Amino acid sequence: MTTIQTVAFDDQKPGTSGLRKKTRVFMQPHYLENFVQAIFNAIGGAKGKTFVVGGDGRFFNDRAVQVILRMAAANGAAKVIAGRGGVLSTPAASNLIRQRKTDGGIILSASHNPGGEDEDFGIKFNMANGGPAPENITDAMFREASVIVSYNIVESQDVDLNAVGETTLGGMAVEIVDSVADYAALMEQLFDFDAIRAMFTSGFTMRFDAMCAVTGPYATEILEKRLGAAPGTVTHGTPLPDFGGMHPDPNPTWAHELMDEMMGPDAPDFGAASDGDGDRNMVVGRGVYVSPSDSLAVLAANAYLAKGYAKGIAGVARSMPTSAAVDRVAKDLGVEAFETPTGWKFFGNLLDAGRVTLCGEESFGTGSDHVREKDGLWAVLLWLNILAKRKESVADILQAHWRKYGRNYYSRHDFEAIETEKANAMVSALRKLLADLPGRSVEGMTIAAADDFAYTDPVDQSTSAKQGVRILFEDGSRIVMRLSGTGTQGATLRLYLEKYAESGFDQDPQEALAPIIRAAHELADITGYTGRVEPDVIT
Ligand code: VG1
Ligand code: CO
Repeated sequence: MTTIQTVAFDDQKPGTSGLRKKTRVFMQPHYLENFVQAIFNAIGGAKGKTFVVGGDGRFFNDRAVQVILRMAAANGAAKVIAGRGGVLSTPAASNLIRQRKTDGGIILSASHNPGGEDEDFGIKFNMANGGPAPENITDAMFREASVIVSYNIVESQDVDLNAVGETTLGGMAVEIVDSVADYAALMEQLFDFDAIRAMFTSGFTMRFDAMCAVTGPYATEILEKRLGAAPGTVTHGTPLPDFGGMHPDPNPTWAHELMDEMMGPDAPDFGAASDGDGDRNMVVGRGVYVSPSDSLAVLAANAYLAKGYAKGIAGVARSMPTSAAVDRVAKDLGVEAFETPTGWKFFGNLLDAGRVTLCGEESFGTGSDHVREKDGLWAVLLWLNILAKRKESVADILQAHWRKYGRNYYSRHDFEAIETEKANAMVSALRKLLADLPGRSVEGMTIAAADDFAYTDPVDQSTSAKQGVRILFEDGSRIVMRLSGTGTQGATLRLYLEKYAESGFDQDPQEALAPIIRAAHELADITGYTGRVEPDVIT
């Protein structure tokens, strides 16, 4: 065991979901090591503890796992459980942390960001409940990383990450597991595999685009092997360190191959895609795209059809920018609905306290209390379960949902890689404007309220301020703006747009939202501050 002297980096501040930087930043001497030591320091040390380690398999994942194993050993950890090849999807890691009653886990991923030597890498810590570390812990990591002077590491040869079974490293036990089996077993407990298998046997067709990312092996095992979907149902199913050059963000822009097929003449009945680390999902029916906010609402309304949720759901939670569609379902079911800041870490307390069963975000994330992360394949399986029980098409289920609850037209516009100073100037100008906005009329709509979202956790009363600017109109329409906390280059402005309709469900969302889009540009002067006229990505 050696103690290495180091110098702190001043930029190791975790964002929405862990620390994300360019891969080359992580590869520079001491960068990863400093942050790993900061994690151990922030959680009161590693001595005697058991951790899970794994990542989405992107470039540098394998090297990082070896470093973490040697540092965990040097810091006195009792045991580390690692995914075979150093790979674990984020939901599978969350499951392993919980099932094996460990003290937490280190997950290596930059999720939906591209991978490769010149792309992105990331690291985050999940607590013993399987969920992302809450803000007080990520703040402590940043403080530790800012003052670090040394870290501990064992000098040793690499552990063979492909040899499933137990070994030791510097006195610490290392167990390599194949996590697909554990994860598939959990899914079998929640969903009616027999009903889904019968649907596939009777000719139901599906495409699952794993985008050369971590979900491939999980999807192939569950969909093709256990549920009997036709071979070839899973495409891009082999995980690659650079995701084959794909941008593993399951949205209509980046999953365009799937979108083209689903909108084409020979579309399968159902399509889905997931992201780099397997916690996101996009769901598409034949000829119809399901917005993530609608997906969450449909899942909440129909969850009782799956055996794992047959007793009903305790409540729902959504991130603030997510549409209010799920709130309407909660009201109808007579259960609580919570509105939290962006990022899965804010759902943990509500899930642990049993206040909510389902959670979701507009950014293609849905999940439940089965783990403490969003879970892409879980959402796909719940959809399949619902389709198998209702025996209707995705399009029919959506139409029926809107007829019952009305439709929350919704879209997110992303303006990427803006110069940070310009983005900050735009947001501060907007914040200054907020107090004067109520009563003002834009595009023929009157502003009812405007604020910067602040949240008090209902379970532990912790508070989080400045979580996104909201402009609410008298007719219930809404504009939300915030800057991304997962990017690695400049700033990304996320503009969220929403409008509720009680009838007329067949409009193009961009058309239905046109006045709100114009109002957002006028109020924030997006073009004036950033020079941008059009968004880079529309979801
Ligand atoms: C984005 C999404 C947010 C999500 C986060 C992590 O954050 O908007 O809803 O929780 O990514 O998802 P931001 O700060 O860039 O808006 V994942 O699948 O990248 O871990
Ligand atoms: Co992800």
